[in-house]
Amino acid sequence: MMAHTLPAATGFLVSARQGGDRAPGPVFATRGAHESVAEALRNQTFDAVLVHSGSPGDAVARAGDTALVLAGELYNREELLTLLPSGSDAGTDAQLVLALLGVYDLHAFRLLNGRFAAAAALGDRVLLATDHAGSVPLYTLPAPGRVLAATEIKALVPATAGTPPAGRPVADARRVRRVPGVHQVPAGTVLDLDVRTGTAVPSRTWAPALSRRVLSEADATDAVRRTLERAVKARTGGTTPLVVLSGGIDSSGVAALAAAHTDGPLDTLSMGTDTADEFAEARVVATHLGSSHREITVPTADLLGQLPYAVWASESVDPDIIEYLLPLTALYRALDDPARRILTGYGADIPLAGMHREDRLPQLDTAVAFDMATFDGLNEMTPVLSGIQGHWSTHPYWDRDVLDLLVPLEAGLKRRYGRDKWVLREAMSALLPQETVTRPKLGVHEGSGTTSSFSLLLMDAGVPDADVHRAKSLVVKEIFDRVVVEGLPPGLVSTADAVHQVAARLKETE
Ligand code: IOT
Ligand code: MG
Ligand code: MG
Repeated sequence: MMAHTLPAATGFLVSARQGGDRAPGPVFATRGAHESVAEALRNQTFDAVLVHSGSPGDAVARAGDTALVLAGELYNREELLTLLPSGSDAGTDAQLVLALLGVYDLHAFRLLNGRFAAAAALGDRVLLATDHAGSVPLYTLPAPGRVLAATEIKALVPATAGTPPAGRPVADARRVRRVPGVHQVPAGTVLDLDVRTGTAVPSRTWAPALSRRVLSEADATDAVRRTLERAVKARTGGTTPLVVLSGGIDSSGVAALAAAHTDGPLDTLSMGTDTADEFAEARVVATHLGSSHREITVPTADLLGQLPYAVWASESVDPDIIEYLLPLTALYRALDDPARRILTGYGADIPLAGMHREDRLPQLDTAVAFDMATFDGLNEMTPVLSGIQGHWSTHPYWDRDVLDLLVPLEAGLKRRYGRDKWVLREAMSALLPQETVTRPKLGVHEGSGTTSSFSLLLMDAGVPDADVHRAKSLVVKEIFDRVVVEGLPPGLVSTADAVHQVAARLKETE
C-alpha cells in the first residue's frame, strides 16, 4: 500500500433515514477538513460528514444498493484480500470492507483486524461496527425512520435537543451520561439496525479469551516478538512514525521494532512536567536506537488546566483513565508538527497485568480477567486524543492478533523469575539495553506526577484526603457535562472552577 500518514477519514457523523429532515451539523473535537457525502439508496438516504485528511473519497464505498463509510484503518489487508476474487475493487479499506460485506454480510466484521468505526446502509438496514477493542468509539441515536451515528458523542448532541427523537433502547449498549437516547456501540460488536423501526440487534464480533494457553518459554517469547513486530509494521504505514516514549518496556519495545522497519532514524518524543519526568530513562532508549528524540516539559499548572481537553477528546468519565490520558493530551497538544502517525505502548499493561504489581498468580490472572472484561466504554484508546491536534495514534499492543496471543498466556509467563511482564521483557531483550529490559513499571500518571498533582489541587480546595478519589470522579463528570453535554469549547471551561464547585458540594453534604 502507499504511505499514508493518516487514514482517509478519522471520524464521521452519519444519518440514515427513510425521508424527512437533514442530518445535524457536524461538531467534532477531531481536527480535520469536513466533507459531506450523500448516497440515495433504494429504501433510504444515507448522508455522512467525514473528518478527513485530504482524500475523503477513500473513506466511502458504494456498490449497488450498499454504501459504507469507514473512519480508521485495517491492519490485515493482505489476509483479507485473499478472500476476494482477484481484480476485486478493494484498493481502499472502505472498498475492501464493502466487498467483504457482499460476501459475508455482517460476519465480515469478524474478519477484520483494525482500528476503525464503520457505518453501512443496505436495504432497510444500517450496520454500525466497532473494531474488536472498540478503539474508535462509536455512538448511535436510533429512532423510527432515522438512525444517527457518530464517532463522537458531541456530534449527536444537537439532534437530541428540542423534541428528542424517543431514542430506542439498544440491547447490551451503554447509555451516555445526560444525553438522552444516545448509546455507545460496544467493543467488538456490529449493530444491525432497521431504519424503519430504529430497533437494533447486536452481534459480537470479538471477545477476549477466557482460557489460558501453556507454552514453553521459547515458544511464548518467540511468538510475542513476531506478533508484535507484525503489529508495529502494519501500523507504520510506510512512513517514519513518531513513538511516544517513556523508556518503559512497553513503549521501548514498540520503538525498537518500529526502528527496524523505518528507513532513517525513528522519531521519539517524551513528556514530563516540572514535578516529574522519565527523561533519563527515555534517553537511554533513544540513544540506543539512534532515534531523533525530543522532550516536552509541561508545567503542572498547565497540565491540570488541560483537564477539559482530555475529557472533551476522550468523552470518558472515568477519573483513573483521565489521569492516564491527561499527560498524553498535553503531549499531543504540544506537538506542533504537521499531521503525524504516532505509535504508543498504551494498553500493554492490561493483558499482562502490569498495573497491578501483583506477584501471586491467581490474583494476577483475576486482574487480567477483570480488566479484559471492563475496558469497554472507557475510551482510553480513542484516536481523538491526538486527533484534537490533527495527529493519528495507534496502539500495537491492542492489535487483535497481539491480544489474542497475550491475553491467554498462562499467568506464569506474565510473572516469572520475580519479574512482571516477563514474556514481553524476554521477547525484547535482544533489542534494548539491559537496564530498559529490567526497568520496573511506572505508570504515565505517576511518571508525570499527574495523580499527585490532581490530588493536591483538590486537597488545597479543602477536600479531605479520604474523599479525593470521589472528588476526582465528580470533577471529571462536571467537566464532561460542560464540554460534551453542553458543547462548550474546552478552552472556556476551567479546571479550577470545577474543583471549587465539587469541593463546595462535598462540604455541604458533610
Ligand atoms: P503507561 O503504560 O505508563 O503509558 C502508556 C503509554 O503512554 C506508554 O507505553 C507510552 O507510549 C506513553 N507514555 C507514557 N509515559 C510517557 C511519557 N512520559 N512521555 C511520552 N510517552 C509516554 C496506564 C499506564 O500505566 O500507562 N495505562 C495502562 C492501562 C490502564 C488501565 N486500563 C484498564 N484497566 N482498562 C496501559 O496498559 O497502557
Ligand atoms: Mg505501559
Ligand atoms: Mg509507563
